[in-house]
Amino acid sequence: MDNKKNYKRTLITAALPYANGPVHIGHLAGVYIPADIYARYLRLKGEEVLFVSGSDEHGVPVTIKAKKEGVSPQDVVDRYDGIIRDSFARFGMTFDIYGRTTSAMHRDHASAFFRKLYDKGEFIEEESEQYYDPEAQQFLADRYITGTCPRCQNEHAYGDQCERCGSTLSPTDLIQPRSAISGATPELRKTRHWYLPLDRHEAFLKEWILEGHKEWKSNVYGQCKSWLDGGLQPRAVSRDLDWGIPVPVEGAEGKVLYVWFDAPIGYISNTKELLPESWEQWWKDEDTRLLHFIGKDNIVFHCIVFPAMLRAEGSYILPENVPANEFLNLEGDKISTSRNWAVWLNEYLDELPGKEDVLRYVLTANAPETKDNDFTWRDYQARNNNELVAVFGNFVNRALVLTDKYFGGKVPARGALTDFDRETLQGLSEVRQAIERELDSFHFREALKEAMNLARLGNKYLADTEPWKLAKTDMERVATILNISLQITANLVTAFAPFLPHSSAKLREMLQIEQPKWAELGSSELLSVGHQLGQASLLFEKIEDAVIEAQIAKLQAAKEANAAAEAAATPAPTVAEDISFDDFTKLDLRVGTVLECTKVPKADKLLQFRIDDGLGGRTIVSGIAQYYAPEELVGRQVCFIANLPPRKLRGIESQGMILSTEDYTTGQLRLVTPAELVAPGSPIK
Ligand code: B3M
Ligand code: ZN
Repeated sequence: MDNKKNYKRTLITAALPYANGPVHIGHLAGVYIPADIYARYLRLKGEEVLFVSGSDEHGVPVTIKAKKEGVSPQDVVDRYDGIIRDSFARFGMTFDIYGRTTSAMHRDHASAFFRKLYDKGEFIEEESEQYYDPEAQQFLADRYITGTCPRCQNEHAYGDQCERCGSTLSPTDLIQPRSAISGATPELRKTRHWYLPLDRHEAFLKEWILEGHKEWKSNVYGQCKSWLDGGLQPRAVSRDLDWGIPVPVEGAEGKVLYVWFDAPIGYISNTKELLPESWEQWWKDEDTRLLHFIGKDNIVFHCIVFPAMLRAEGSYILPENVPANEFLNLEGDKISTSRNWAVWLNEYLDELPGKEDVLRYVLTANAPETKDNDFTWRDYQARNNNELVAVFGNFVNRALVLTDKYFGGKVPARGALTDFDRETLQGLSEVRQAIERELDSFHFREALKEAMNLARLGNKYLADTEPWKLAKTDMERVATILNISLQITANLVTAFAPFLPHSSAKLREMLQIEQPKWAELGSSELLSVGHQLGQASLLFEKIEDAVIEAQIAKLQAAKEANAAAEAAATPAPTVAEDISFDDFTKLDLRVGTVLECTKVPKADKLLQFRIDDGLGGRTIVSGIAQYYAPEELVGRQVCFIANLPPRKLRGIESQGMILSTEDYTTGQLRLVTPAELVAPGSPIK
């Protein structure tokens, strides 16, 4: 534990997932797995811990989903809260409470919280102009307004962002805005809202974070610093919407609390739901250490907005740390709920039963702690087969099977120790400190590596001592080796308990022992001589190619369905504005022959060409790697623009541009080539 202060207890919160869809591996890797590891770790150490989460059930995304499906927002959140709750339970999340923001407790608590700030004069009230749908007779949330993106001309951009070019927008940026509800052209109307004046808290926040919490993870600290350096503005905490907690002020009909105002209060109301008598000890006592586990898109709300709310209220503690993670990608692409580019937890649990810990292992070993990371099914398979099966499982199995064979499953006594034995026991004795050092600083990936190193130590010990070869000649030596191997095995129960709880429990069952105390981790006396072990069974199973290929095929199908949907939504081409003939002749277009073509390392989309251009040759980098294998292009003729200024792409100077056409029905790029072979360098006229 962070020793800045001797806390009595730790309150761990994990971001409340939006109940408008199931949770996926990105959520697990970024938030839920690390939070659960940490909670389990502290409990094992015997510390007082409370682990709180729940569904975030308000907000526009829920209403959009409801509208799309023609059901009520309540139906949507009831369904997804059920799915999320169930899959978390099956996955082995150890929340002390998983609540809901549609509960009466939450509504009352969030409402009272707002009212207290209102009464204290902690808000400002302001009138502003916002888009209103005259047909549907309601103000429109940013997401309910679509129109043309001013940057890339995408006709399906939203009022808050353009998904094609990634720009952040505000609704008034859109060209030809339309209401997504009725299709009507929205009009600007005046509306009143309450704002939390973050600027009033800026000096405090700067001091508290930038001076007081330099130990926060650099990605978190850095994001806070750039917000604070940019200067804080008042933020609206109410919305014109019919789904949410009504603003508890007279004359505020039709207005609800902004979802990001009520959601973090959900941590408090869920605690209160669980502990109606003692919740305040967890939220108001300076001896409580509060930790928020979140993804990087939630940093500003947890490090700036929520602390400002808590301070404005006046009676709450502030978080001691916010160990936020970066994003996890899937097979090289950003995870996307709307494009179904995700591995959903509920589907994973159904399709790969009994493999909860494999997913926990892979997502922790590959956690996006300091930078975005990528999940691939091939890596999943390799880590299972080469690490869990070949190292951890193999070692444990050999130790148990050999003990069964030579000693009837009873722990044998150690005799005289060799130097190698002592070295191995020394390694064992250091494991607790190594894991603690990493877990205490929220380095879950490294911590898991340390646990795995213990399994490696055991595996190497058995492989090097080869007790099966000594059975005929030196049973005392065999006994020593197996005693040491079994002590290591028993330590693996504890070392992996926070990370792989299902396997740790299974191993404990095989060893027929109680869960050892965390403080005993590293001991070479966990198993007493003569202790009868249970039945050995395989801890992990090899995953065959067919299983992985089925998952990859499923993703491929999602990709194809998306491409088809996007193509269907793409309007047929229209002719661009006229240009002068002079403009056209300025373009130096030529035909060249591909001499060499290679993939650009670490760039999914780029191919590097060496072209015979009739002028001594040139290099061109082109973004068509997804549509052609480099070797099939060598010898082909291509058309290129010869007089563009050179441009650096991934450090390579590209001298021109190769022409291709985008098939608007499929979105595929195809090269443009002359119908007959021509001399390289021939101009296009
Ligand atoms: N539901 C956003 C998200 O799931 C939001 C988190 C709330 S935590 C108080 O990313
Ligand atoms: Zn755009």
